[in-house]
Amino acid sequence: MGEKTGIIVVDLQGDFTEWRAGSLAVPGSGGDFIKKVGEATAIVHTSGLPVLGSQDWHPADHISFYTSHPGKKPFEAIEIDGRRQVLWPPHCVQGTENARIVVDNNLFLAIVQKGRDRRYDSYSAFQDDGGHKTEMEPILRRTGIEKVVLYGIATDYCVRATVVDALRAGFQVIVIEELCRGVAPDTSRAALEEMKEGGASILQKFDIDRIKGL
Ligand code: VGL
Ligand code: ZN
Repeated sequence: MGEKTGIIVVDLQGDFTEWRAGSLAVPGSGGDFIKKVGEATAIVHTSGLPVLGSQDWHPADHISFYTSHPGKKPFEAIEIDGRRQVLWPPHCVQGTENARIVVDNNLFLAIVQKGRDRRYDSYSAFQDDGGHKTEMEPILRRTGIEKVVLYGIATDYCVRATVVDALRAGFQVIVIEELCRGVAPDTSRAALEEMKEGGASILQKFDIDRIKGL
């Protein structure tokens, strides 16, 4: 016990879920998973822990969409400004049904949007690839949060990048593995390993007593 704990629910949006037949649905993201994440989030909220959400929120012509690059196919990778960019199916387009967060929005103290600038992708909830910061860190600081419990989608992209930046910013980080889903098994395994090596704790199961006692 001691430092204040907060929760970040990463990109729990229709387009990333099988439950909503999303355009970028990750494996294992059916109704059972959404229910499990929703219940866990309700429990942490009821326990009085501040819950923040991140929301991928792209313009329709976003640079990460394969449709913005004539001749390219979904999941192809290209170089943009010397960075490797995976080209995704259009997803989480601002104001579309499947850009909505699929757990009860009232549970969130704040929802931080990212990827709004068409020129830059933004896997991290803290900043985009152009180095532009979101409100995430100021909100965490203002709320007095020093330990962050994270879960959501996708383990190998936005969860990974958000964990890396949270560690870099000096937060203690705990990832709840059973409440995460990734794009692919091998990159998800590697991401969990990298997060652990970077100093994050990986908890297999959601356990509110454990989280409250952190
Ligand atoms: C994500 C791919 C593209 C994620 C967002 O939330 O992990 N992945 N945009
Ligand atoms: Zn995206």
